[in-house]
Amino acid sequence: MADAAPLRALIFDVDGTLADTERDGHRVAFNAAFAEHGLPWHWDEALYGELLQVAGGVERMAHYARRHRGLALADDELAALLKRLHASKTRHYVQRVGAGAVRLRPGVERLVREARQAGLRLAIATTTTRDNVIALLEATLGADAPRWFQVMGTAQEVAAKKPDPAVYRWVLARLGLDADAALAFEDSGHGVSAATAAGLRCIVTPTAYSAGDDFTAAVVRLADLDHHPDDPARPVTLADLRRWHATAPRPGTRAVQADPA
Ligand code: XBP
Ligand code: MG
Repeated sequence: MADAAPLRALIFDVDGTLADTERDGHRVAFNAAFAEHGLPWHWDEALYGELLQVAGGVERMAHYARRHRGLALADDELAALLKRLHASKTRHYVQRVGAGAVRLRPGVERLVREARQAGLRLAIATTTTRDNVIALLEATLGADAPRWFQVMGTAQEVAAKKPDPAVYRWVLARLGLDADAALAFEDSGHGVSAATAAGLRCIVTPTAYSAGDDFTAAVVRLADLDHHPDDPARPVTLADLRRWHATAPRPGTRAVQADPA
């Protein structure tokens, strides 16, 4: 049995984890921004799955412009175009989410409410834009919901994108907690890498896009928070989370096989 500190906080990734936002939310918003700017770019579902390997909307568009379109703009011209496109994309995304285009994944609302009631602290660690997070929380959990999350690490607070652990380290510092006292929730290989590199135990609920990622560093892989891995008929509870947190080894501290002398 690992000797974890008591569980004090839950830290949630947003895209793919709180809600399956990528295919019908972000992808559609990117395409709307391209159309608005008269660009003959279109990201279909399969291409978008490949592009998701690049974290961050601006970085994803820069990669596409150069790799798929061979765009030979000077760096400053490309940066200016991407800035305009991304502002437009964020507007479209916020509008779509506000109109109810995405829903929370199963079990998320229940566990968030239970955790609040139990006095656990809640936080967000994402690479997406802050406006997107606020829009999603308000549209799905209500106008007050952004305040339920005491710390929100987004692209506005931390420039380095996952798999860099910077956003998780920033969130932990703001919470004033050691990684040992918190549990992270992710949906992607990049996300699990970021969380575990920050020393966090991480639970993963993959999406169709991330199902093939490497999750060996995660504590447990779940279909979603409403289906327990040992008994899919029952939901994952706070007691399950506490048990996984208490029994999983802290990342990076797995016992190393002794060298035979
Ligand atoms: C999410 C991302 C983001 C979104 C798009 O990753 O990589 O780039 O796809 O949002 P994670 P922006 O779930 O690991 O945080 O356009 O605002 O970047
Ligand atoms: Mg994610």
